Amino acid sequence: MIYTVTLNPAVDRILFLKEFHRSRTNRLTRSLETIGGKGTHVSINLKLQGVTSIALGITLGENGKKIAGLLQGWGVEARFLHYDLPGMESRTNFQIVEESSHISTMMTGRGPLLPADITDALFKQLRGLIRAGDMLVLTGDASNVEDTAIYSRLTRAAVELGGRVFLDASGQYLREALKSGPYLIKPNLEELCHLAGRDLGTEGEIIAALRELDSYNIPMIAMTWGGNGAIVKHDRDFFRVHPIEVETVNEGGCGDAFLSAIIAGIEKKMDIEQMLKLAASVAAATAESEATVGFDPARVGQFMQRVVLDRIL
Ligand code: TA6
Repeated sequence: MIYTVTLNPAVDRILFLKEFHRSRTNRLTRSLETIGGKGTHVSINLKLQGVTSIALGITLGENGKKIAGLLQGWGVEARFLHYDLPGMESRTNFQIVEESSHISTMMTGRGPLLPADITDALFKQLRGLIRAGDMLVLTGDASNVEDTAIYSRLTRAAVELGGRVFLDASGQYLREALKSGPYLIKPNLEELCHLAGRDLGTEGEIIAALRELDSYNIPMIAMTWGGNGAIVKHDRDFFRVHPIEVETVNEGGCGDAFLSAIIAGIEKKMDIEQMLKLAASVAAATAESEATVGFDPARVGQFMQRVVLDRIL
């Protein structure tokens, strides 16, 4: 089974306007609300690719109930641990989408700090679920958990049970988890710069930084590079995934889409090149859609013919 974990899920409020101006009244052209939080997005994207997963995580208060309802609307099985505690509500994130340039800007809430007994309950749930061969997707903000080793501890627990962990984290949460045996990490350029401790601009510099992570023995590192596509290290091989040109409507959620397609590709026993082509195609289809999650599956088939992938020697 594939499990996704979202420690800090959200309601995403997406605000569309022509162009954003600071210190002015900005008139919205429209707005919409959707589910936010990277694990939930991976589960939804998997569902759209015909792959079953179970979404786990923590929801709080009325907003938490709304999140569970939104996920149900997508037909995803969810077993979130829900708590109604005074003053504790799952967060709301805001995204501004500028229609003139298609630039989107995300503003994320922190979410209430989770007490240790809540994270302990999640560990207990996971230990009861994970079996050898299962895939566990740990992704998204975890700053609502004080213990920066949370992803590291969850990874170790899953690996001990024979699970494979796909991790998309940042900052200290990512750094601490490197040693715990993840199968895949998916840093973006900013996160890779943070790990490397320096600025990285060129393909050569990025590859050098990826090689520096060799000692952690992580089989797959996918560095998503925004509008530049992605650079992926798979065992000893490097691939450059070129971006597909599309009419971008909302660039949010493309990284979650890319990750979901790698997992779908593994589940469907694709070879690495097919898997990366699928990842680029699902990410491109997501960029065409107006929300931070969701895409038209028919577009994926069309994009598969157009992806350019180079093996870097
Ligand atoms: O990748 C898009 C997205 O999942 C949004 O829906 C948004 O809520 C945000 O990312 C959450 O990211 P975070 O890193 O704060 O968990």
